[in-house]
Amino acid sequence: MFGLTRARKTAAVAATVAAAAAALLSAPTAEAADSRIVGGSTTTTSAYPFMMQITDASQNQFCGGTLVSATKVVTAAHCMVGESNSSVRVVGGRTYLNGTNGTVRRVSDIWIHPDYQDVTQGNDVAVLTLSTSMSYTPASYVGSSDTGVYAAGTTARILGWGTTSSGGSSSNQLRTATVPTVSDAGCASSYGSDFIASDMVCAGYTSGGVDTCQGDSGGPLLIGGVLAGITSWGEGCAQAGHPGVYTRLTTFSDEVTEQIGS
Ligand code: 4AZ
Repeated sequence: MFGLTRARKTAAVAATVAAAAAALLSAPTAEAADSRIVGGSTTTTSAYPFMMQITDASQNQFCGGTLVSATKVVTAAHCMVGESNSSVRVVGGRTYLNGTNGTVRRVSDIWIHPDYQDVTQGNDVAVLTLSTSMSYTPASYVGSSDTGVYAAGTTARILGWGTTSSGGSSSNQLRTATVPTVSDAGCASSYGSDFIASDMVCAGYTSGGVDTCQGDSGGPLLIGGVLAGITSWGEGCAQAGHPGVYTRLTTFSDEVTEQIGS
């Protein structure tokens, strides 16, 4: 859904590519990307039971989400813009987009961060309340003081059914990959003032090749198995010098906890 955003950003970001490349020189390089999220490999919701499909009423997936309690799912605010309780379903335990198995739940509330305006202005977090509980093991998520988890170069795991190349097709099977977190300075070099360090964290290889892409939005960035980010935006997918941008969940942890208690 951010094709336009990316397209509009191309010119503005082009001037910073050289700086980005320089700033990211010390970051790790991708292993040979064998398969695809972009790069990565197939996996299952049995391996990641908290991994939810966010779908329309016809169960067509359009975003990812993370089950954090029996009735609460964390996703991206930008996934929920224009949606309503009746337009959304959450599907657990369904590894394949064309599957009919698993558990489908309606939602009784959609909380979008009250300050959310646009992905490049931060606050890209939403919490869905399920009408009925979902019996999959939820993920734990970072606390507000866990800010050390994002130290540059830390291995983070991404998950989703998104496209396996920019502008490509979605993956019928859930995919996963690991990417190193990028320093705030490196990410600012890539994205200039669109990168808001308080609200965002970047992850990806200097050389690109492994990334989230269209349709992965709302899904988890896991660090040490704990939900630490939400797939949010980026310039294209898997491009050298343009890491993926994730919601920095430590910033929103207390607000998420408040929603989970409500
Ligand atoms: C999207 O449109 C999207 N490469 C998700 C992640 C990234 C770009 C776009 C990051 O859902």
